[in-house]
Amino acid sequence: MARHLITSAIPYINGIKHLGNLVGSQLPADLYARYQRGRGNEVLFLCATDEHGTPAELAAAKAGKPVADYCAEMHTVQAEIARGFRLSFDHFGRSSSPQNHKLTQHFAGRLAEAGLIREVSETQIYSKADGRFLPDRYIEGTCPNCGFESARGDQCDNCTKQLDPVDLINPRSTISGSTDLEQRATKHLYLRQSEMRQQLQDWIDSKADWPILTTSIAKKWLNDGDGLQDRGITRDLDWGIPVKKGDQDWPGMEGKVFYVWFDAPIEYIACGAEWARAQGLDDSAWERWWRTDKGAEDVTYTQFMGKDNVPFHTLSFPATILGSGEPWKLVDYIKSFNYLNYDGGQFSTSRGRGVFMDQALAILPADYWRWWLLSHAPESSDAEFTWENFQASVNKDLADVLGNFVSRITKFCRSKFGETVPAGGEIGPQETALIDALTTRLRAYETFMDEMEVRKSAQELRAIWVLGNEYLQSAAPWVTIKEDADRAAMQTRLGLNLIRLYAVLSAPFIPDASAAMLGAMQAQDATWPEGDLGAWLTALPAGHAFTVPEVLFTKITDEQREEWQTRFAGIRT
Ligand code: B3M
Ligand code: ZN
Repeated sequence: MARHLITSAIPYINGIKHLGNLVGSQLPADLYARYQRGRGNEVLFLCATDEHGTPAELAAAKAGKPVADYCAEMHTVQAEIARGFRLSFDHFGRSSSPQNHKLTQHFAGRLAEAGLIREVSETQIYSKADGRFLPDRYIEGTCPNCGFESARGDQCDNCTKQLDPVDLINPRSTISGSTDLEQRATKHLYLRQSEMRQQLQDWIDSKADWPILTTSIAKKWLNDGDGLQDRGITRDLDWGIPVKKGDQDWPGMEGKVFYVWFDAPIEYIACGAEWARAQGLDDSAWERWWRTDKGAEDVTYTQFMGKDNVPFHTLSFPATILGSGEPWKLVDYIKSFNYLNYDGGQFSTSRGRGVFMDQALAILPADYWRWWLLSHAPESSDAEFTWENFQASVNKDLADVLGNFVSRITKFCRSKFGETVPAGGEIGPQETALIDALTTRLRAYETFMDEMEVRKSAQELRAIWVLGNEYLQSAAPWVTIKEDADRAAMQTRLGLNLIRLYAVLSAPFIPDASAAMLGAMQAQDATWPEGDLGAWLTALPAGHAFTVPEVLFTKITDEQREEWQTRFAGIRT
């Protein structure tokens, strides 16, 4: 049994995520976790809320709440929505957890001992109008690298370059819009990433199998003259992880906290510790996933994220891990995604544009969204959500192909043979050909899923559903039954077994429909068809009881589509 450690980029706490965020990390990570569990492998799937930094502070201020209360509430909200989308995290943690405080301070201490942290006296941007130091994200200006006019102080969204606010041309405060900014003196810690260039280079060069999107971004910043500059890892904020060296105070760093991008990836590990605690297990339970000296040497670790997060996961976080000199598990594979656009523009959290996760669930069940998003995942390029496309794919793939198959065969059986699997007949050449075709498609599906080729996997799964439909159409048991009742029984029996097959294979994409199909078939055993598919497709024997399921998928009408199109055209306030 293989062991898979899987993490999704951890969503910021300040607000509900949109569908573009979902398809860029949590959802494909869930697909992969469910698939690996389906194949009988051992999985630890972790995600958390990313709770530090100014976005959290300011969102709390806007909500008129103490930041700790705000984060606790928003964590509950995000956890509930994650359950709504059936995201099967083994643990949904919090980057503000005591476990993360301890580990982040531990890593800082190790890095300091290794000589990889230096103290820097520097000037920081202070806004007189706002009466505060402006954290990176609250300064916008023109990107010195590409000229994009709304680059943030920490990163340019246009060219992905990691920035420092002082690099920006024409900087302004995003809180007040004020350009009355001045630089004031303060002291900060810097991680000497540049010392680790060769180590990082060698590590990335060893990952020949990584997606091009991941390695191209990593190499771009690694080889770019200043892509691997030393990074400031402390901030002047109240909310965050206090700067310490392990459990020792750090003279001169009183009142400062670690930068959110320093502690956020460490939460992947801390989340393992939170999980163990929540399960009532001791430290060895999570260490066997995270420490190569304590059992993690046979773990395969895969991360999922949007392309804007790639530099932090290919350079900054590995620098923390490698720099610690301790045997922590490094990521084995980084699956990254392009952006999903919304109806001719961008999804935007700050501008409230697009469909947000809570809104999506309020109009349709999770499976509808999961199927569309995953089958249109922005892998090789950016993708676009349009309501027409969404309607067409739900109606065709889910309702016409899969839903219709299930409803036709179960209803036909009930009317002619009753609600038990019928006896009689032997499979013939047509069935053998179907099983051969299914076997070929199934193995291709497994290969694509193993490779995390999300769209191709969805296409293969759909093709598997289509094969069943085509078989049913041409075998036509409703015609056969007029001359050869045994043959019609055999065709129907195979059809019912195909429902179980579809339930098992589709579970990673559409878990609720999968459970409904398994429930209707009263199938106890949902193990993956590893060996001979023909034999596997006889598991529901003659005499086995089933029920006709409720309609699996309802079609989206033109009126609904138009109504949603209008409702979501504007801006969420
Ligand atoms: N919270 C950014 C994002 O949600 C950030 C990811 C952290 S991953 C350690 O896109
Ligand atoms: Zn730029």
